[in-house]
Amino acid sequence: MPDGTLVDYDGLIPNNVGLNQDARLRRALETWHPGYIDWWKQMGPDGFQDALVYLRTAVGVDADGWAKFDYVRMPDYQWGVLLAPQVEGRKIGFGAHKGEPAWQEVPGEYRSMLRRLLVIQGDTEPASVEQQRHLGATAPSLYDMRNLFQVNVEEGRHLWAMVYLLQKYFGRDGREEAEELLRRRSGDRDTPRMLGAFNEATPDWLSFFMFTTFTDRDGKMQLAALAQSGFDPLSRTCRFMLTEEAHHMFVGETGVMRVIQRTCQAMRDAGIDDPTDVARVRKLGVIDLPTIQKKINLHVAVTLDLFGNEISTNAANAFNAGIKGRYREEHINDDHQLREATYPVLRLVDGKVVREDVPALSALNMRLRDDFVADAANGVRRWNVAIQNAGYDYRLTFPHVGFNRKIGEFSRAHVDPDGNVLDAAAWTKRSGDFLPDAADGDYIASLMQPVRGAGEYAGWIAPPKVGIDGKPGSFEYVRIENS
Ligand code: BYC
Repeated sequence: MPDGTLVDYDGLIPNNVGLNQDARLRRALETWHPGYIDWWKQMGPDGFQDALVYLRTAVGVDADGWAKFDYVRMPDYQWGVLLAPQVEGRKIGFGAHKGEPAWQEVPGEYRSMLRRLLVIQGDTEPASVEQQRHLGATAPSLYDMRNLFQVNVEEGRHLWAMVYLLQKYFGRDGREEAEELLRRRSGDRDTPRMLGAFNEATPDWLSFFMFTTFTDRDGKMQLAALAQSGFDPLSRTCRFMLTEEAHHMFVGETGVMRVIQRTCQAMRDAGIDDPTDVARVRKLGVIDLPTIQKKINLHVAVTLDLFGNEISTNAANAFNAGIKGRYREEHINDDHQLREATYPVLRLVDGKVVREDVPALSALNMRLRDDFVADAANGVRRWNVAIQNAGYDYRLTFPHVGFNRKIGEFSRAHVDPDGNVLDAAAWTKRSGDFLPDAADGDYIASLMQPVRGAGEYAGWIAPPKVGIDGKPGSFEYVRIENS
């Protein structure tokens, strides 16, 4: 049933793209499948492959298609190929081909550009599963463990989404790229993942919550830009992926929120008025707010690097080609070609941060990054409301975009979280104030003790307000007796 909203679950690979009618593609995907399962068993959640996990599986791509929850062993999860329904008569919305019918096949002149974007996107998905594979062992509750595994299987599905596009539209090259996606490894010296953030460690659950708040939000922005694509199969793929991404950010943002709530409650109960009295707060076995700030700083900076260089011809070319648009392109009121437009970009000139107008076409990475910052800063605001409601005059802040950057304009300087440019000596002296140091890491690690009783939570995190799929507090989200 091609292009429908119902998913065909009859074959090995659930899909709504009519795989049964495309023998060549089905064979290619079925050939890739065992390697994927091997990868999942080797690099997926460590120690929980036999556990029964209460997971949701998409049974349709419309708004109601989410509703199927059940216990599943993760290697048996039905990873499928799901595209949002085709929009009749869809036109390319931007760039040199604006107004032309969206492409159903890869335009020859943009083949390598498209392939590169698909491979970069595809590479991030298994990378995040690899980064998070040890976290099950220290989950603060079965609820959190289940959310981790839900995020992981969906990242696995996102890999399938990109592999589908590579295998269907890029022939032998696509098959080779699909194999490579299973071969690279996060953090490996010889075969690392492609983008910086996906080679970093995710050592503890606060890092996981920060990663899903910020780095998954880069995923949202990039997918939203790719969802605009004139290459219609990519657009439809990304539109469906975005519905999954929303849950990942929910896990992150509410996770950090619950850490903050627990810390504030513990400080209140102990009569602590000064949240910056780190030693006293840590005696309570909760994560102090200054350390949470340092984790925000770390994860925001690593995530901002994922937007590439502020000034980028790659980005300009992709926009001009109609391959990658802007965030909410259809809501922007301009010519959608950026012939004359300029855009303000923060740059480093003579050691100072200055704002300069540059051709908007070359500043598309910067624009997407600005959209990300606006979106992500809302989450930080919500965390601050919780702190204020608990009666504390402490504010978490979103660090300056120049802080601790490895890519782009600010990688040449040391910028503190307030945007001041520091010399190397001052940076060395103060970076421990801005970023988690070894002692912070050791303290957080000491809290990472597993809690596996149904309805029980580690002492450093508050329980969630509501359960998954309306389940009660005592629900056993993961049955681990088998693993
Ligand atoms: N690390 O012209 P520039 C997600 C390279 S997250 C290493 O500025 P461009 C997810 C760049 O590749 C979203 N290298 O680049 C989240 C280029 O190299 P080449 C993932 C980097 O293309 C959580 C050179 O520097 N999706 O989905 O304008 C869990 C020149 O740079 C980095 C995408 O990113 C870096 N950080 O922008 C799971 C969308 N940054 O090719 C999943 C697809 C830049 O000249 N990718 N470089 O050798 C893109 O749109 C763009 O490639 C980028 C870079 C935004 C990444």
